[in-house]
Amino acid sequence: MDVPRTVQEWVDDVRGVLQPARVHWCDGSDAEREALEREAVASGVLLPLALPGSWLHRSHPDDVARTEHLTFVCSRDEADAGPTNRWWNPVEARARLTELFHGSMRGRTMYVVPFVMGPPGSRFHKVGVQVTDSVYVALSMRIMTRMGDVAWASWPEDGAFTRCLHGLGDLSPERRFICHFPEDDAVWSIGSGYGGNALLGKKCMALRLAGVHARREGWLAEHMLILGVQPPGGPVRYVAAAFPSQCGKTNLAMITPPPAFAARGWRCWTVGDDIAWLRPGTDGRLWAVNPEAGFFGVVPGTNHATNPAATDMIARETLYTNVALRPDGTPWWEGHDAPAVEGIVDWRGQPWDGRTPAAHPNSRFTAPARNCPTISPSWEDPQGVPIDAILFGARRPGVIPLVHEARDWRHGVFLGATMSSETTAAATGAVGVLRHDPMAMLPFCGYHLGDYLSHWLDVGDALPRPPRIFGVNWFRRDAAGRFAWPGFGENLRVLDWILGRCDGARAAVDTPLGAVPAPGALDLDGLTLAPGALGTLLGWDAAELESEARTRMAFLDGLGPRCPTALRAEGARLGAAASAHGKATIPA
Ligand code: SAT
Ligand code: MN
Repeated sequence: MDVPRTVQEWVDDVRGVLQPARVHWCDGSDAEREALEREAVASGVLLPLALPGSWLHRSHPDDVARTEHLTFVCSRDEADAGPTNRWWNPVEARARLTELFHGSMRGRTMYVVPFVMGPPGSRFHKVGVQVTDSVYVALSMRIMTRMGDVAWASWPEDGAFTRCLHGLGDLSPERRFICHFPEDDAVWSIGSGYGGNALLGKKCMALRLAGVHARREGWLAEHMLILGVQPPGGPVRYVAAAFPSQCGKTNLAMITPPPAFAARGWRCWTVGDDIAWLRPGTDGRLWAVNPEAGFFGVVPGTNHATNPAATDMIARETLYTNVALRPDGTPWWEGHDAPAVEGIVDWRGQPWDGRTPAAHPNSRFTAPARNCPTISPSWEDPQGVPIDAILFGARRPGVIPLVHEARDWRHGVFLGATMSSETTAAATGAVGVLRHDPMAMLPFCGYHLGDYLSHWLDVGDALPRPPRIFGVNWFRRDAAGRFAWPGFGENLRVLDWILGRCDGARAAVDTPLGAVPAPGALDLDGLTLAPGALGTLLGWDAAELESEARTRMAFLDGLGPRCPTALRAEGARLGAAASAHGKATIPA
């Protein structure tokens, strides 16, 4: 298959600026992978692990998470980036980054990485080409995307592809920039080798830029997992769920039914764990694909109790980043199945002191989706899978119940638009601070957030059979500060209620925020909760909700005139409903 002329010309152009010693066009073959792995070991970028086909990469200690303050939307008009993005004039951004890229690959290899996001040949798929001087990035792209010659074979008729320019630069945060050029369908990223900053098919292309295409074309590009839930003897039903980074998306995507459900024959199937592209189908429903081909998951806390599927998946053919190393050459992390042993080397490569984390809190695994034991037989279906319910989840110690249901699409868009969550180690900055993160897309929406929310309302208006929308919160704490809900596999009980609601078959009671399970409606068979836990999980307090409504309204107000008035109306309605209820709470 010939390389398209437009790609050849672009690669020639950037090569002139970058001045690499060598150019390697990736074909995606196994022989190439082996060669790149050998090269990476020889240069110290990868260490072989004592797990089949697995490697450890230690990043620069200043380069361990996404850097949102160095991430820019470079639209021509500043107003199009909106109040939640950092905007940079595209002419200035290009000039500054060209300066940094100039000669930055001297003496190094430039890898040309063609890739496909979405099932090749499906109406969902998009192609991109990433240029990079990081062999770790090239190998990661091989896991996370359909990489190599498959891209030329899937080249679209109109020739449109995303130009992804990546270089490690000097890895200094002072000279680190991740720039999106929505009008040119291009990403330029320099100074970081970390996942979301450097695997440009992922957040940069499949969310920020795809979102711009999606708005134009009438579909949605979302920070969502996709999960198939199969009740005993029934068909598989699909849910899509948006959670901020490090709030358990991968665990929910790979959920294992709790024993009482497993015994009755419940099955769950993983379609995707991070990104969903959702398109209206001819049947009036919303259909989803996972554009990725691998999982880039948080390692700490992964074990057979929290996520058995991932734990088995990452025992082979896995690229680990910033985990600790045991003397036997196997990886280790906080929350591993096995306790710590003598002689652990921490994520920086130093003897572990036992006081600081051995594995970085944002250490990651990169593993092919096909190795996931719960991978859905439909995960590469070119039609996608039909979505029954959309979940918006957040990490909230208080106020937000375990689950609540929106009255309709508009109310659901309000719930998603105004959700907030505690910050995590997935991005640099303080951890545990409550921030608004609409649809878990705050760092990933490539255009004006008000326009994005309007687009959500438009998509719903055009859907004869829209999914139902729910809010969930696995992180509610009791008065003593303990998690009131066990989470992980037990979350299937909540999914069961949600799917029951979609069928009109489960009881609910109204609260100002939305409908919560009526007493007895949540299947708690085989689960013992602490006394009073259900009250904590499903109860509500009028004063707290009034204050919640005010915070949500203030957030919408901050979006300015482009924020849809319909959402403000929902905020006002929440505030009024909370005060009308006086001090009432629902006894659970
Ligand atoms: O941004 S990454 O994809 O590297 C991880 C995340 O924060 O979701
Ligand atoms: Mn993510």
